[in-house]
Amino acid sequence: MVSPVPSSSPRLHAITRAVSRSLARCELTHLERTAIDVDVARRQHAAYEATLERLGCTLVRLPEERELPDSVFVEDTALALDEVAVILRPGAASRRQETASVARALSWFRPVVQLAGEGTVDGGDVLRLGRTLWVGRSSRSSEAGIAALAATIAPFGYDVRDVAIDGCLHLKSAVTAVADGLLLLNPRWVDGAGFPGCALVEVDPAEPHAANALRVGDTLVFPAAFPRTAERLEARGLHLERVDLAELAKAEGAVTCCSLVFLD
Ligand code: CIR
Repeated sequence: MVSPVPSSSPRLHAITRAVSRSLARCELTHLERTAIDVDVARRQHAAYEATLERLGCTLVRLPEERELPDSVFVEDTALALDEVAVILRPGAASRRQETASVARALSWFRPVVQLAGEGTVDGGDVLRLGRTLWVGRSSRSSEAGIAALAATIAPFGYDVRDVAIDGCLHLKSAVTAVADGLLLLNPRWVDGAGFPGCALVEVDPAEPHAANALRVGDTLVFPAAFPRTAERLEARGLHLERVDLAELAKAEGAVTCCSLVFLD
């Protein structure tokens, strides 16, 4: 890892990690295991990284972790808030060793604090809307973890609210913010009424996994696999950059999972 050159004007950064050769041994919760071609996954991941760079992100690429199958999904390990980075305790025990290297990389940019206690939170369960962090009560994020997160970030002026999800892995499988005050969601997996004051766009019913979009500046990085939902977003005037992450989707990953994007 090479530490980035310090800069005085704010820049977009994205932390990513190379796809592990052991990806086929990934955790799976809602999907059947199917054959994963690591070379294809790597090519798709490289194109995703290139898209982030084109959109203005300076990448911090962490090296491959051969024995950590899910380590490409860096989003689950930490939250990069404006004032502080919170290193999380992922819900899957197989993923806990992923955090140390991400903590090191984040420490170049922010003070870093560790989620205290035995509770767990996956970053995929955390949807930030302004100074409120909505956290999905999922098989990965426990009540104790959500309480610990609230206590950790209250001093920085953030509020934490928990939200029920049903039928998907993480909160951000069900809902993401696609513009200020506008959420993209799958109403079967999360109740939009839980987000007062936000307008909603629903995924096309034929594309249940389409609610995960990654906002980078004014652009949405969005899976090429969901053209009908893409049309709904474009009809709202949103600008999309399509990426093909089909091979990582077999590992239950999506576009937000593969990076930690933040301003510095
Ligand atoms: C897991 O089950 O942990 C991985 N196979 C997929 C994680 C996807 N991460 C995300 O949605 N934030």
